[in-house]
Amino acid sequence: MWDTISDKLRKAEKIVFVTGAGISQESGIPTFRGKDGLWRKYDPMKLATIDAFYEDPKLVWEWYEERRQNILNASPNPGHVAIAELEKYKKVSVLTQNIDGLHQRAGSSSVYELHGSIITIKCTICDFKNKITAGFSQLPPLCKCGNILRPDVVWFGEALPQDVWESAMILASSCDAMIVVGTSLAVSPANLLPVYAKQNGATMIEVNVEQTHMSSSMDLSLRASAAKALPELVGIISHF
Ligand code: BV8
Ligand code: ZN
Repeated sequence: MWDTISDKLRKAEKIVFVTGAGISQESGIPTFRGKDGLWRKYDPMKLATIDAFYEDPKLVWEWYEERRQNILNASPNPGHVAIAELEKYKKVSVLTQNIDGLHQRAGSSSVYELHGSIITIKCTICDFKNKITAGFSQLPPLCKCGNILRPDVVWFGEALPQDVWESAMILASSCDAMIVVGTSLAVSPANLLPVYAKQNGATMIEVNVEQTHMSSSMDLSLRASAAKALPELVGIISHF
């Protein structure tokens, strides 16, 4: 079984990764549904919504600032680095649900942020958008136009950025292999991407410490952590 799969992976030209909070867990960033959560204090399902933001923008901003500080102090782990390394051998795209920017910091050059980025802010009214470089003197921060700024992330109930979603669907539907890493596949429409890849005959691999509802439809579901399994997997793929 392994040799057929490693054979298929070695032959694959276009490899797409779909990643979630689990790939950043070993960088010290808590997952949403894991028991390691800082989330006992905050409930992401309640806070990552437009209503929560308009109800209490200061609280939502405090949550994002706390996460942003944690992310800025974190570094990519061997899982992120392995994916970036693979670009030397294959055409690699990363479709990530994460907003932490660690794939880019690890060196991946083709990253699609399906749910936005915690280091970008935008105005709730005008078209101002910018990278966050420092902390804010007051929360919520105000735009030059006088309205409040928000993190440039996709909240529950909000549509994904149209251009990013379209590219993600095309990449998922035309790849030779898809490697799904560290995601519970609980959130739509991101959780459709592995379905598109499977429908188009891609070799399907999953790396997750737990089982997911798609584990049984994978060609190979590795019950392992991203930082351990990905360097090994990339080693196999890159040694022809
Ligand atoms: C949309 C950004 C439509 C913000 C995020 C009912 C009511 C209301 C809405 C819905 C509903 N049913 C469905 C919906 C739609 C909703 C949705 O899917 N809800 C779910 C919860 C039921 N989706 C949306 O609202 C999306 N928008 O549908 O819009 C629309 C269309 C047109 C016009 C208008 C509207 C928007 C969804 C995006 C939400 N934003 N993030 C922020 O981060 O603050 S989602 C957020 O949660 C993350 O981005 C991520 O996507 C998700 C968490 O999922 P995971 O990444 O998978 O993380 P999780 O903790 O769940 O799992 C971690 C996994 O890693 C586990 O499996 C674990 O075993 C594993 N793991 C842990 N450690 C390791 C590991 N694996 C390997 N190694 C390790 N070391
Ligand atoms: Zn503005």
